[in-house]
Amino acid sequence: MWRRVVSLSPVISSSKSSLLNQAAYRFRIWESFATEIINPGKCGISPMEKTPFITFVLGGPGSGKGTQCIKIADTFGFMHLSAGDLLRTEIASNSEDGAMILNTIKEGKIVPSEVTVKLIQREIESSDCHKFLIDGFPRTEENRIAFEKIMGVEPKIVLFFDCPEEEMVKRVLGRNEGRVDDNIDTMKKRLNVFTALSLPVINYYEKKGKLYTINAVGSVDEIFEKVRPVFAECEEMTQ
Ligand code: UP5
Ligand code: MG
Repeated sequence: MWRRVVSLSPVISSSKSSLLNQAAYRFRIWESFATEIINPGKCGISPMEKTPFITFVLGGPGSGKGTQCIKIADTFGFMHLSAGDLLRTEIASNSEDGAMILNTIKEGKIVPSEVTVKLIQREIESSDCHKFLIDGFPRTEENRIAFEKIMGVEPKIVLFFDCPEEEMVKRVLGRNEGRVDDNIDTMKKRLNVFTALSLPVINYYEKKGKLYTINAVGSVDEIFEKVRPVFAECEEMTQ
């Protein structure tokens, strides 16, 4: 299990390091104490031996993120964490945030960062795996900054499924899985939010040289053949 141990924070000097650096430093300190007492995870090595390998999977609503993540997870041994699914599970479990999350999703708006990051953090820290696909997050610059601050890690790579709007609308309206946001009114709002708030995140990672853009038009298998080389290329990094 990978755990960032906040209680070790007194070892941090009062330097001008950013919060991100502090968290990463705390993590390295914790690693040096913890590798001997944690059993190796099922991904083959002890996840305590390295920082989690985080991949963000971005793209508009219906661009095929979830479908491709299932294939990537199966083929390359990643744990798939869909931010939308984690939020829907919160709604279904009648948690205290459930009603707020449901209303936000119905409106196609973005759930407050601290709620979503907390759910992702819980999954990562309780997992035996050290390779994660975070599907549909971060959706805003604020999400991105909150994740980096709270988790103390950045993604190694970012996938962007680039899909025309008319194709996304066709896929979402044809899904028929009873999602409260799969209707034309909410879909229009989701697309607007994607353009206004999520594209800047994608541009940010492009500038950092971490972005892999995949043309998301074609069959599921054709698209996966475009995704495969990205992970084949970085397989060594993830071992
Ligand atoms: N399909 C997939 N690939 C296809 C292909 N190549 N050809 C033809 N059909 C294809 O695919 C959508 C549909 O298309 C499916 O029926 C599939 O079979 C078919 P899917 O893989 O589900 O696409 P995906 O990109 O995952 O679409 P999804 O609707 O899940 O994307 P969203 O990003 O909109 O949804 P998500 O669940 O991530 O978020 C929902 C809401 O939660 C958000 O709008 C927001 O309100 C909230 N949210 C937050 O506030 N914060 C977060 O961090 C995350 C979510
Ligand atoms: Mg999805």
